[in-house]
Amino acid sequence: MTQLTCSIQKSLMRFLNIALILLIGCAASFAQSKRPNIVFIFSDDHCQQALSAYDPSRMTTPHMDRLAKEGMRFDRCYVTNGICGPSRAVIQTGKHSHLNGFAVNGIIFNGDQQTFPKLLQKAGYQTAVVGKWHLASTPQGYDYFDVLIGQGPYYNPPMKTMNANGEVVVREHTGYTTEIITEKTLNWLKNDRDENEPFMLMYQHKAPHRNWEPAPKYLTWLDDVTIPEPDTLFDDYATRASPASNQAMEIKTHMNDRDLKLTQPRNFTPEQLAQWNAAYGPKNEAYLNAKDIMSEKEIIQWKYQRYVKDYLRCVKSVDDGIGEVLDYLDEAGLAENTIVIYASDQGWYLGEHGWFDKRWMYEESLKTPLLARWPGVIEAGSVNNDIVSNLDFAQTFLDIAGQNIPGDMQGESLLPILKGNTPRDWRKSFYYHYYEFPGGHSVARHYGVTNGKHKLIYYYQNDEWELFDIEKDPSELNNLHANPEYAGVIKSLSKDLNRLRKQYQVPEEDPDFQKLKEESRERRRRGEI
Ligand code: SGN
Ligand code: CA
Repeated sequence: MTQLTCSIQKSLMRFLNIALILLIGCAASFAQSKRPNIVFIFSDDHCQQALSAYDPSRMTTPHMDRLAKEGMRFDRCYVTNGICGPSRAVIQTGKHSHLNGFAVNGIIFNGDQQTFPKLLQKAGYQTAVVGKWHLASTPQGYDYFDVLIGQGPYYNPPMKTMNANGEVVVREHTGYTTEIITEKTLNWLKNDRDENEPFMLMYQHKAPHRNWEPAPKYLTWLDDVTIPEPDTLFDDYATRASPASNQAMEIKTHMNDRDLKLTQPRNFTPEQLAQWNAAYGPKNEAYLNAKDIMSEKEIIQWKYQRYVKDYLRCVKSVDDGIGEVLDYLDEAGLAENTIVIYASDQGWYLGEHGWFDKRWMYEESLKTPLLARWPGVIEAGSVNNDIVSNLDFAQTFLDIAGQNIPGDMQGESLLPILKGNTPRDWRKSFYYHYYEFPGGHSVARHYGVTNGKHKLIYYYQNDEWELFDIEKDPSELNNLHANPEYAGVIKSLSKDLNRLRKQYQVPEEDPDFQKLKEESRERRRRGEI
């Protein structure tokens, strides 16, 4: 070989090497840029009864419905522990309350433990959370956070974020919280994120949590309509175990004047207050003038209308915000490669059983809305009836991002279901456990199991049981636990219950919550939180 051919060969090799490196680089960066984004839209206390894709009888939610129309509606998404902080801790960790340590509100989430945003961040995802957080400790695993403090108010919220020097600061805001959370979310999407990296964004509303304060523009919306009453508004709790009649969440008895808008809100600007009084003043006067001649039943009916309308008004603003975010994803060309999920921390009683609030393993609060849109992956307009759960979200997010799922997470990835292929061995029964007693609304501690057809509930501090045939009795009015015809059903559900408690490593004894709450209060006093 001459020197010339040798040097040509060398140059050619060098050229091929460079071309190869460039090709690999391009392919890698293409794969990177194709990693899907995740927008997780979350609200607080929003039930299926107030989302028209599930139930159009009270209001329309066109933007949430758009997610159902263009994606999948899950009809059986159950939460493991139907209350705010605990539900969020389950989502962060993919573990039941007894393992993530946050079983009741009022304690401090241990943010040092493994959470899905930390794992996504490590995998190169940008992570952000905006809005209600309610886990007390400063969010970890997020490149950006801007969160309400505790429950946060409906108007003029202080919010906790990180300044340019990396210090945690609290900033004051004027305006309607739902709208502020949407603005901040859009601002992060438009201006703050790195467009070259995939992202996971948690867009989390306070609404429609108690005490249901609507936005200025919706203060009189629905004034001229009557919202249908649920069949069980006047439930007498006959046949149920004693906790059902010993709670403190009845529209009749436990709603206060603040809930009913019979007193003025406290933290409003003079302009906000003027709008408020112009809307509620005349409505309240009409009620107060008529109240003395109204029957007890009529007063309950009035309270129901007042409460439900305010709740629906709050949902309306959440829906508007979702519309803005979906429009932005379209405009920015992000919609195709972004999975958008909508869920709430649990369901809610819109007057069913005469109640407001949540906590019970009964259907209305056990179920949460769950909608998911992902063009090209999820079939538009599909409806799924498998038993899925907020326990599955962490694993689903990791799976969507192509990450390994840690073995100690306790849910299942929903990715196959989103693709329309439910695994054959998918869960057939579900474990629920509520702990917060004594606590707000006095709901007894209970655990139980359901397979979607029947439900077995054990109030373990009271040693009382309930069994419902959900298919025959969807309102769960008829406790069949003592009915001999159901002995076989009880036997089989008890077997499931024991198996699930073992599988999830549920301890026999509950932690000492009073002690944990006292320790949390002490840490707050010391200024750690
Ligand atoms: C507050 C509410 C309760 C509600 C809890 C828990 N009272 O204490 O009605 O059950 O939050 O809600 S209020 O008068 O302050 O609104 S959760 O969604 O955060 O779990
Ligand atoms: Ca809640």
